[in-house]
Amino acid sequence: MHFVSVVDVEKDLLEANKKIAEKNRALLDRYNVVAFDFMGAIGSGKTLLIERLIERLKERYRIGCIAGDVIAKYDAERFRRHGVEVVPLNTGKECHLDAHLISHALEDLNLEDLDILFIENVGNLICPTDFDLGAHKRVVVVSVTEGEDTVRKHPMIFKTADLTVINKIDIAEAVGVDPLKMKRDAESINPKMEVVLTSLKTNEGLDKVVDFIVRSKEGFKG
Ligand SMILES: Nc1nc2c(ncn2[C@@H]2O[C@H](COP(=O)(O)OP(=O)(O)OP(=O)(O)O)[C@@H](O)[C@H]2O)c(=O)[nH]1
Ligand SMILES: [Mg+2]
Repeated sequence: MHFVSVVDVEKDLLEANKKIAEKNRALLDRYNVVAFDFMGAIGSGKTLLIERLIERLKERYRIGCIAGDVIAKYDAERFRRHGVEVVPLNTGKECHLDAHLISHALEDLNLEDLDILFIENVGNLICPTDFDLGAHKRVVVVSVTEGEDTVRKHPMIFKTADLTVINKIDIAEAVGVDPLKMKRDAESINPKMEVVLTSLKTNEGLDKVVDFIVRSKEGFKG
């Protein structure tokens, strides 16, 4: 009995979240803004990847960021240094962003002045999975330092992703991990998803992520 009621509450919560997410997406669509939800493990390189993407794309597109953090504004400050519009979002004890929080952040952005919105979710591979934020594309960032088994141990987050980035390949050998094994695991969990190996120290693979963002944006326009 107790188990059933917990399940029902969770179902209601996710349905309510889904409705707000659809509203967020409709609002972004009205302004022709394409939004990307960057999820992934703590410290896997989400902020650095978004920074690199801003550097590569800011001449071509007007970019905004929402920086989700449990506390403080460290990541928001990193984005702000690149001269883009940033809204910091603190979740307190929550381990993920949700559509309601995003709806408020969207009120604080000048959507008519944006082409692309990057959302950095709270770092972990579990909680963000079920919470659609209203973004158009979902990106998962993991790195070799989480271990070779990390993808197959957390399959759910990859099932709804459009792109997985396997980062820090510059130190793969040092930590004894084969990034191609992680890539194969990701592809077998979700064959429709694109998988890219990157190093944000050498920028290897970054072109492919840039290309994914551009294709997503241009496909949306078309
Ligand atoms: N060697 C190496 N270090 C990297 C790479 N990418 C990121 N880092 C380092 O990893 C650390 C974490 O990077 P962040 O971009 O802050 O990671 P994050 O996923 O945003 O972290 P949280 O927001 O705390 O979850 C930093 O010290 C980065 O410089 C990479 O490709 N290679
Ligand atoms: Mg970060």
